[in-house]
Parts: sequence; C-alpha cells; structure tokens
Amino acid sequence: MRVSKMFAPTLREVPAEAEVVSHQLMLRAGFLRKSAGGMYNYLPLAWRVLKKIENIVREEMDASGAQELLMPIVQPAEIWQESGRWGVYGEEMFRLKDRHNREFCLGPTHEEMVTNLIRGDVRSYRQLPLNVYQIQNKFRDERRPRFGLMRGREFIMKDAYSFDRDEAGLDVSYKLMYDAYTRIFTRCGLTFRPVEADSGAIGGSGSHEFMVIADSGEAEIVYCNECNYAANVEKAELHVIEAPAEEAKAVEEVKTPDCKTIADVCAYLQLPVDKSVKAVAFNSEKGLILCFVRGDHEVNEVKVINTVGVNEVEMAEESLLTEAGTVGGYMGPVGIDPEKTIVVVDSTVMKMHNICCGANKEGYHLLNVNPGRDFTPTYVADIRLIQEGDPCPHCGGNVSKARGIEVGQVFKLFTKYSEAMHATFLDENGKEKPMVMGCYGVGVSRTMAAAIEQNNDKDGMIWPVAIAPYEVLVVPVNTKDEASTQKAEAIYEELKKAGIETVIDDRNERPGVKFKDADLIGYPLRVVVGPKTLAEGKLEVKVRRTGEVQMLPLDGDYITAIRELLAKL
Ligand code: 9G3
Repeated sequence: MRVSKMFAPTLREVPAEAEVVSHQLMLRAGFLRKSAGGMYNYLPLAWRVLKKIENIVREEMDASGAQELLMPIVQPAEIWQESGRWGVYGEEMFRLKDRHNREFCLGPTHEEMVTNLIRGDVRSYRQLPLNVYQIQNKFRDERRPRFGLMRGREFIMKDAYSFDRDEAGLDVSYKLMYDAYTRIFTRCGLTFRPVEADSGAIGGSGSHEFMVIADSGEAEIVYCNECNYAANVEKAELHVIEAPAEEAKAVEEVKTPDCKTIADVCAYLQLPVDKSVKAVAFNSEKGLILCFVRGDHEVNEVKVINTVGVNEVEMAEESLLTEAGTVGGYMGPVGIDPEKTIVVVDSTVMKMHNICCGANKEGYHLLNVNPGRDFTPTYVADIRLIQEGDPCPHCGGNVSKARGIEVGQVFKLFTKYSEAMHATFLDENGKEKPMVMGCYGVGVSRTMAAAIEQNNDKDGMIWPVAIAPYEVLVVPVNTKDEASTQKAEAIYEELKKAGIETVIDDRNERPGVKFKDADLIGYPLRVVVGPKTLAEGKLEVKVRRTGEVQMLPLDGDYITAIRELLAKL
C-alpha cells in the first residue's frame, strides 16, 4: 500500500468531543469519522484492524466447535413480546415499522432471534450440544453515546448462543467459551482479566465479564492481591461481619441537633461508627426502598435492584420519605411498616447489637436498637458495595480496585428464553424438555478501542502486531535522492513478496512529517532508507513500542531479520 494513495486523512488537532485517548487518536489517525452520535465510518486502516480481530475471534470460536451463521438485523416485535422483553428496554431499543405498519426493532442482541430459529429445527437431544455465532452490527440507542467506539449506538459484536440438554452440558459450553475468550484476548495482545459479573437484567446467574484494564474504563472492578478473585464491583459478594455479642439494652431516644450525617452523629454521641447504621432511600417502580448498612459501609445499588427485583432505582425525594413517616438525615428502621415501605437491611447490620440509627424524627436518633426486637425488614441481604481494604471474599486477602473496559461477556441463561419461547427437545425417553442456554459476546469494535487505550504514548497508537493495520512501514527519507528511493521501493516489494503487510510512504514530504504520521498510526516496525544509511550498507529498523533501533546489514538477510523482529513483538 502507498501512503500517497491511502485514504487515511490525518488530523493535527483533536476534536473537542473526543474525551478518551482511543477516540482522539482514531480521529486524528484517519481511522474513524463520525456519521451521527455513536455511529462511525470505519476507514480503511480501522477496517483492517477490525478484520484481524474478527478473524482471531472466528478462529477461536470455530476451534471451540461453534458454527458461524448470520441472522437478520431487523427483528420482528412478536418474538420480543413472546419473551416478555419488548417493553423492557424502552428507548434504548431502535424500533421501526414496515410498509404494512408491522413493528420491528434493530437487533441490540439476538437471544429471541436465535431461540426462535433453533426451536424450529432442533427437536432431539441428539442435535445437542449446539453453539452458533455471528459477527454483526448491533444497535442500542444509548442515552449518552460517548468515548467513541467504547459506547456507541451502532457497534460490531460477535454474539454466540449455546444450547444444551442440561446444566452439566451448559457448564461445558460455558467453559469452552470462557477458554476461547482467554485465547482471543491474549492473541489480540491485550492485558485483561475475567471478572465475576452481575448477570443483570437478562436473568440467569453465572456470568463473567472480560475486562481490559484501563483507567478510561467505565466499569469498576475489584481484585484480590493474594488470590485470583476478581469481580465487577457491582457483583462482588461480601461476607457477613459478626459483631461481638452484647447484652441488648433499652432503646433510648437522644436529641442530635444538626447531625445530618452519620459521622456527625457518631462524633456528637462519642460512638464508634461501627455501632451506627446509615440509611439510603431509593425510589423505584415498586415505590420507596429504605436501605440500611453499617455506618462505615456503602450501599451497592445493583444488589438492591437484584434483591428487590426492580429494573432501576433513583434517589428518593423528600416527599416520599414524609409519606413513609421518616425524614432525610434521621431515617431509621424502627417504626417503619415493612409491608408499606420496602426496608432492605444489610446482613451485617442484622448481626449488630445496640445500634445507633435515625429516629425518623427531625433532630433525633435512637440508641441501643436491636434487630429482631426493634424492627423487622422486608428483605435481609448483602447489599454492601465492596471497598478498598475490605477482605477478599475468597481468601480474606486485601483487595484493590481498578477500572476496566468490558470487551467480552459470557452468561448462563439456563432456560429463561427456552421456557418463555417453548424451545424444547425430546430426551432419550421421549420426554419434552427446555433447552439450557448460554450466551457469549465479544465487543469487536470496542476491542479495537480498548487495544488503543492500552497501547499508546504521546506520539500515538502502538499496535500489537496481531491486530496492526499493517506490519511494516518503509520510509524513503529523501525522495530527491534517486538511489535510496529506488532501494526503498525494492525493499517494499521484497517485503510484500515475503508476505509481510507493508506500506511505503512515497509522499514528497519531509522526513519529520513521515515519522510523525508513522508514530501516530503506530505501525509496529519502521524501515528507514536514506542516502546516509545506504552508503554505510545498512538498513535502519525502528520498533514503535520500544523505540529500539536496529541497523541491519543490507547484504544480509534483512527480510528474515524483520520477520523475526515482528514475531517477538
Ligand atoms: C435490548 C437492548 C439493550 C440490551 C439488551 C436488550 C444488553 C440485552 C444483555 C445482552 C446479553 C448478551 C448476547 C451477547 C452477549 C451479551 N443490552 N443486553 O439483552 F433490547 Cl435495547 O445483550 N447478549
């Protein structure tokens, strides 16, 4: 490929709307051009990267026994009504009507489509297990598309779906995918971690997210420094803390003027914070939810959502509190009717004694409140948000937090869709049973962005060889010097003939401009050909990642040397 012919319009300036480095660099390096919010044109260099990622995905999926197919993007509403999800996603679902006024959506995912497909043609246990996958654009009308490809409204996903006769079979399919994902992201040259993940709205339990560690990641993960435990913070389970036994004392109401926070109360009453309980009030489709955790702990919203079984929660406004007989800053579980108001109490609180909590009265708190004797929750559950310094739920070691970009997720769906949509098979005894499903996604376009987030420096991108747009750039530094320019052309042809993906910057530009663009686009290797090095009988080869420069003898086998260099990157 010749740079003089390449459609890769580089920009000197960074568009203000690009907040993360991958978005900035892809715009500057002529990889991406926006068409609408969260929708992009992948220009030739980006498309080459995406093709490489897709082919790594294909190789590993095929090696695991999965079979590639392609389903329609346009999906009939009927199958979403059958699964009960037509109304669940609201505005996030792109909907459209055909000329007969029939309703459709643009596929955000394909559980319904694939279940509808398979139920029509799989009837016997002999046809299981089965894993089918596709690589296709997905559509999700994000409220705030941002960070370029990291949260787009149209993006490329590999989505796979496994069908088994029972949970034992699903476990096998799940592990095959988990292992395939480990190989995929390793081959893409990414530093990643699988983390236990909340299975969220799609139901089923048992899911992992593959996170690329990067500060710009939207997901927050927690990992143990001693064992290999790692979890999406939303999911991290916490053990109950048993407080030392104490004689239950009589409840006492105390004036706590102007103590709006737990810290104020504990300071005013000279109380350790682990004898106090704090409240967080949410509003939801099921009404007010009052949550109580120990004073030094935090509430994990996702766990509250999963415990109460609502779709989402938002902070409750004061009027809701008054209705329930409480008041902001002085909320407590005593005297709240758990039938009228949902009261969720963290498991650790239920093991505390002689607690200090709000008196549900402006300016007052209660002392010596004891769970069971003085209040009854609607739910008791682990609703704590894991924090740095909490003991690892697996080994007790200390945990740290990091940010991650979710590039893959594997879910056990069990029979959520096969029961809703009657996708059954006949077992050996002719007994009809629902198929046991799993689903598995790789964010292909997001993986490209994640690779840049993890591999860049002040000069631009640094491509892992396996997914680089090209492997080698040949730079003739002086197009006026006939001899070295011709030598550069010859080397370019030799490298191509040797099967090495090569570009030559044949523009009539100063070397500095060529080097700047080379570093911005991030070709793994750069071969510089000029009159000086030619006179010395050398070829200058620069490694983009390390900046290391090697002088290869022109009369040596520099093609093999370059191939060996690439293999090491
Ligand atoms: C929707 C919309 C957005 C969605 C979904 C449905 C996320 C939805 C979860 C999944 C689960 C897995 C197969 C590949 C891997 C992920 N956002 N999810 O179901 F209608 Cl608008 O997509 N699906």
